[in-house]
Formats: sequence, C-alpha cells, structure tokens
Amino acid sequence: MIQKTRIHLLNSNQLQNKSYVLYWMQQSQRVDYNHALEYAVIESNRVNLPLIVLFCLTPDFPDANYRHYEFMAQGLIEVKKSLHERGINMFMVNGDPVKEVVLVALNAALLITDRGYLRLQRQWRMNVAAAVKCAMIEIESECIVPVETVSSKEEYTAGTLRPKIQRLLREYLVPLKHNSVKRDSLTAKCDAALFPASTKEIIRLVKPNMTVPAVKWLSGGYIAASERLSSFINHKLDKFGSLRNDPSMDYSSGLSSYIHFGQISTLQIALEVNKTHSPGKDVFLEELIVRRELAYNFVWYNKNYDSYKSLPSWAANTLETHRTDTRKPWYSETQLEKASTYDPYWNAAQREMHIRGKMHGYMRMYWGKKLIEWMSSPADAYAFALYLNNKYELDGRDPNGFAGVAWCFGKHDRAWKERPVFGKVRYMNASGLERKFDIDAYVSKIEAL
Ligand code: FO1
Repeated sequence: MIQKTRIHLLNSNQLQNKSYVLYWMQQSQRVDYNHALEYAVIESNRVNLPLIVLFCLTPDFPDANYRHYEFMAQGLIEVKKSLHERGINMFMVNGDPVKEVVLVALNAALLITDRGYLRLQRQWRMNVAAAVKCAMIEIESECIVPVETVSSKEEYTAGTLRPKIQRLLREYLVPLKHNSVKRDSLTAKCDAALFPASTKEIIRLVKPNMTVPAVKWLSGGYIAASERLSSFINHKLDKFGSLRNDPSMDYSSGLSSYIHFGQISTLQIALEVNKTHSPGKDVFLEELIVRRELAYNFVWYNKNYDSYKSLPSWAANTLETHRTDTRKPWYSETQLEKASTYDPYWNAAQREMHIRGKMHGYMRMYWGKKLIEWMSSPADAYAFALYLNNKYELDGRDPNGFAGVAWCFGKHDRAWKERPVFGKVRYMNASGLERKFDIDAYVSKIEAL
C-alpha cells in the first residue's frame, strides 16, 4: 500500500498521449521496498503503458569521487538485472539530470520520481517539473514516516521528534509488496539512453575524480546489503545495545553506506529487526528510525544544514564567546588530513575513515569534537569536518552526515558546563575513551589495516 502522504504532485500538467511511463530513479536505488517504483508500476498498469526506469549518472555530484561512484555503480548494475526480471527496462543517461531527464521525458505520458531531501536533489526535481510537458509525481520512500507528516517544523532534539514518529509507526511500519507488470518494457525504445553493463563501464562514462580509492572490504548493492542485514541480526543485534559504542569491537550493522545510496530500505530493515525478540532491538530501531529521521527533518527544514549557520543560537553564541580562546596545539588542515596529530586515537579514527570509508560511530563524535579544539575557529572546524566526511566516508553527503557533524557543535544536544574553547557545547576527551574502552585495541586494529 502506498500511503497518500507519500505522494506529492510536482506540477499541474496532465497525462500526455505518449509511449511510456517514466520512473526517474534517483534517491531510492533499489527494486525492493521502493514506493516510487511500485507507484510507477501501478500507474503504468492503469494507463496501459510500459514502464521504463531511468537513472541519470551525474559526473559532478558534489564532493563525490571514485570511491563513491564505484559503490553506487555496483548497486545500479544489480538494480538493472532485478528490474529486467520484473519485465522492466532500465536506461541510464550521463550528465545534468535537469537536461537529461527532461529529454527522456519528452516521450513520457507521466513522470514519477522518488523524493530527495538535500538542496541539490530538491532543485533538480523542481527544475525538471517546471520543464516537462507531462505530469510529474514524487513518491517519498526514504523515510519510514514521510518527513512532513512527522512534523511541520525543524525539531530541537530526538526527544521532541520521538513521540511524533512513534505514534505514526503503526500506520507506516508496514510491508510493501511487488506489483506485477502488465506490459513489459523489455523492447521499449528510449532515445539517448545508455546501457552500461558493468561497473567499469559506468566509471568510464562518469570519469570521476580518482584521488580516493574504492574500499576493499565492502561492495555495493542490494544482495550484499541483505546478507549484511541477516548476518547482523544473527550475530550482532543481541549485543548492539551494550557494545555498539565500543570502537575496539565491531557491533555496528555496516548498513549505512547501502542506506545512503538507497540500495536497501530502512523500512525493510526495521521490519526484519522488529520480527526478532532481541535485546538490542529497541536501541537499534531508535538509531535507524528516530535518529536517522531527525537528520532528515534537519536537512528538510534547515536551509543551512551544510553550514555552521545551522546551529541553534545557544551553541552559536557560546562558541562565539570562546572563539578567541587559545587553541593549543593548533593543526593545519594538511596535518589533520594526514592523521599527524599527537593523539593516537584521533589519528586512528582519521586513518580508519581514509582507508575504509567508514569511521566507527563513537569515534565520529570524538573526531569532530577534537577539530573544534585544534582548529583556528569553530566555523573552520565545521567546514573542515564536512569536507573530510564528504570526501572519505562512503555514507558522507547524506542527511545523517550533515546532522552528525552539526551534533558535534551542539545541534540536537543540550548545553553542558561551560569550559574553554567549547563553551557550553559538550566536550569529549581521550581519558573518556581510555576509561570506557580498550582504546589501544582500536588503535592496533586500525594500524593493521
Ligand atoms: N545521484 C544520482 O542521481 N546520480 C549520480 O550519479 C549520483 C552520484 C552520487 C555520488 C556520491 C553520492 O554520495 C551520491 C550520489 N548520488 C547520485 C546521490 C545519492 O544517490 C543520494 O540520493 C544522495 O546522496 C542523498 O543522500
């Protein structure tokens, strides 16, 4: 079932007398648990036209490099195969979506897309909707509860968002079934379309910035994501509540990169986890639903989500009051990027991100806090944290990444006892890591990479 609140008309155009229904797949790069795809299937059956799916490779996606395109391409090749098994043809184009999607939509009776939450994704959709002749409909599939249904404003903390989401879960935490396709599109024609059959071909088309290598330990796509999900439920979920924060252990789900590219749906993950009676279930669902959808609320309602200006006034004011406090030591951006500080824990975290494209969740907080301490101003620290996160993390350039960086500077948190440099923003230090964890074991693990 596709709840009405997931459906948004992006223009007031009519259905056109053309040859196909077009689904521009962008955010939700998957075949299972994709409300936009199912809606497109239902509509194409209703108007008795074949459905074709289009993905637009955008070579200059902000801050993206080879590491990210490789992972995304692995997923797309799988999507193409799975769509084919359902009788749906998938085409790709390469370039600016506003130009490319509009061209392919010239022959579309109806254009469907999924919802994207970041500024650029929203601009793309607005511009495409204004340029096409056919009706364009957006279906929200990335949030378990649609972002505007949960709340009509930016929320202060998880505490204010949680009850609003929880009371809607009964309605939204429900399975989504495949609809069968009446008219297949396997022989449908689409001008200007490309058919890359391998990740290599996709990379050849995109020609990404090659400065950051692909990761070796994780490959993209729904199959790998589903295997990871089962293995997480079977082997890690029970201890997730007690051990997820320990950097020397590996109790995270490892799903965030797949979620970032829409390769697996959080709705599917939540339903699978919900079936268990595991003691880790509630803590996991809090992170997967409440914390993640708080990040979506943040990027949706705060137009400065990728800037220091996004901070609540108490945090901005207290950091400003302490802006001229002495920073000692002080590191240059090069020293930081090369993980050459005096702090072995921070260096290990930076190295982990650099090599694996994924820093342990607890270390992400410590890592961000130290930038406040070591850089010339909090605004510089904020911009640099985002730069590193977006460049190296597989799941950077994402609402969770923007909210995670903002949290280090006080967003979604409360005021603490005032101290130098941080003011009332929460402080974290190395002795906390030493007290709580076998942090040297974490350092050794990273040194061995
Ligand atoms: N979306 C696209 O529609 N086309 C792309 O070529 C593309 C590249 C890309 C590279 C890195 C990255 O992090 C995201 C990228 N995205 C692309 C968007 C992505 O799939 C998500 O929709 C957004 O990042 C939102 O989180």
